[in-house]
Amino acid sequence: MTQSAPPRPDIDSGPLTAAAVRLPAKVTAFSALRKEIFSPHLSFLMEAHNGLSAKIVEEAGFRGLWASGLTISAQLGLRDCNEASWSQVLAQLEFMADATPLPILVDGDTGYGNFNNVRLFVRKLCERRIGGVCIEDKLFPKANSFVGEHQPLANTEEFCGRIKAGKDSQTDDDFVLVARVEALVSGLGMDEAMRRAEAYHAAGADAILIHSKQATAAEVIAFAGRWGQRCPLVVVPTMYYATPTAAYSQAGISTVIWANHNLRAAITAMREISRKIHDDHSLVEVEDRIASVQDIFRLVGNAELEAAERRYLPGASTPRAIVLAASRGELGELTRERPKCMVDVRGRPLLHHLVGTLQSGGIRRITVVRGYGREAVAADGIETVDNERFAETGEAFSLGCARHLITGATVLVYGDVLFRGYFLDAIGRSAGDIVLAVDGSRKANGRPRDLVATDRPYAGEYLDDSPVRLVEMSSTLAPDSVAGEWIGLARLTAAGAELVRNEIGRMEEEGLLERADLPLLFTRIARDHPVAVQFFDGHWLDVDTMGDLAAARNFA
Ligand code: SPV
Ligand code: MG
Repeated sequence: MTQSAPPRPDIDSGPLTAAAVRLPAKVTAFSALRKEIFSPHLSFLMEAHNGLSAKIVEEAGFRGLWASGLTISAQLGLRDCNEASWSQVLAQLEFMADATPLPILVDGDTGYGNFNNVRLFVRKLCERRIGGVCIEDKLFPKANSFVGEHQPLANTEEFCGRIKAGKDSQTDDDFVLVARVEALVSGLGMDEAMRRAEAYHAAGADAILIHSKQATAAEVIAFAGRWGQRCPLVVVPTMYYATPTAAYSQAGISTVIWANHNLRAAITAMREISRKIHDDHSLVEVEDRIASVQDIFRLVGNAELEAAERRYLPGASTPRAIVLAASRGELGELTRERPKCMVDVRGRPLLHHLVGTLQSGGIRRITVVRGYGREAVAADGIETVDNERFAETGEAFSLGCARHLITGATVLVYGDVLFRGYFLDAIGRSAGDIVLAVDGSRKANGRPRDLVATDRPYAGEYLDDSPVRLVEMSSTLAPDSVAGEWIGLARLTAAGAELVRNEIGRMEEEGLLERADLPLLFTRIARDHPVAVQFFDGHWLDVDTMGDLAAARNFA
């Protein structure tokens, strides 16, 4: 009887099974860490102490994390002597494993007790997809290796029991257990270090961490020479930081742990910024030196949540901005071939500054209404709509060209204004379906047509946030009724967007749309519906003249 050929997955119909097709092995947190530690090249694990720092390590390009006992304790304000309980450490690890797919080697200290605690800890780590643990041959509660001299070590046989218990408890074959030898740190010498490493290896440790607190790598390199390649060796060059990294590869070392440098960097940065803000009573000098709020949103994955909301939350939408940039402007030679919004301000077109501010404020969908010199209007991440009749029409007509996009939360802004990012937060928080950003300190200069009369004057007080409503906006207000100048920025809710769309339709029917400006549009709406005003005091500008352009170059 001849045996039938094994099924060919590409020609046989019928269900494909793993037995019929050799599936590529799945990479897991366990196998990824194992691969790093056992690879023939030198690997690097970078310290992280919470979810955010884990994400930052991933973004830097590392392929694995060291969850440091020292830094996880310190970021909780605790000492590195088991003041944080094993379950508190586990909670941090869970955040880290959720924040990044990178494999994590956990600093498990002594294993939090005897063999039984190690068993429990390893099982919990495996449940949480933590790739491996390092346990050190000290006694519970441990002290950091760089504190004091001659710390007592565990009995070798007892520690081998902890290693065996850990290995017997892992629920994934690729889980890595690293045994850390403290004999050199405790001053017991090379022979004792070697004797212990051999015992730990024989007990089942996958790798040995040989620790040293000398200022040079001499003793770990000597250890590596004697150890040969019996199993991977891990080192932590915190104290011998000046050793060139090539020395570790030459010595046959497998993995280097940069053990605490993210927390130390954070301490330096936080200390400096706290002092500066304390001394200055102001944020002005620090704003550009620190990560933006937008950067925080990005690191923690706000974009994913927005996408999920669009998918799962009925009616949810992210705000859109519509930028009116159809007019040429009067900047002489500078606007001969391009519109005012593309004039250079400190090496970048004005529009790019504006788009950057909108994006930093969380606005992803930005539509620019183009007209004059439209080929020149470009910026990353924008969509465009064209006002073909820009030469004979005004800004209300330009907005009308994008009326199909005025749905849901919308920001309307002139293409030639620059304002500080907090304006978007402030108009976002103001109550009202239509909120106009008005500078209460500017009453006569700027665009005269954008003067604003309100039902209450600007008090100029920081804490005055009672509602203010638009009465009228135009160029012909009596000076004593002017409360400020509209800066060309408005925020609409979905209901506000509908009011604007309807008003555009009405003005079109009345034959007013072609010539109208936005002040007329908002004034008409304000007759029947509240249009809210949020006052500001400076920190913005528009670019109408060469003088404005010079000011913009200082502002941006
Ligand atoms: C840690 O990062 O907590 C360590 C490494 O155990 S060391 O502080 O160098 O002992
Ligand atoms: Mg530690």
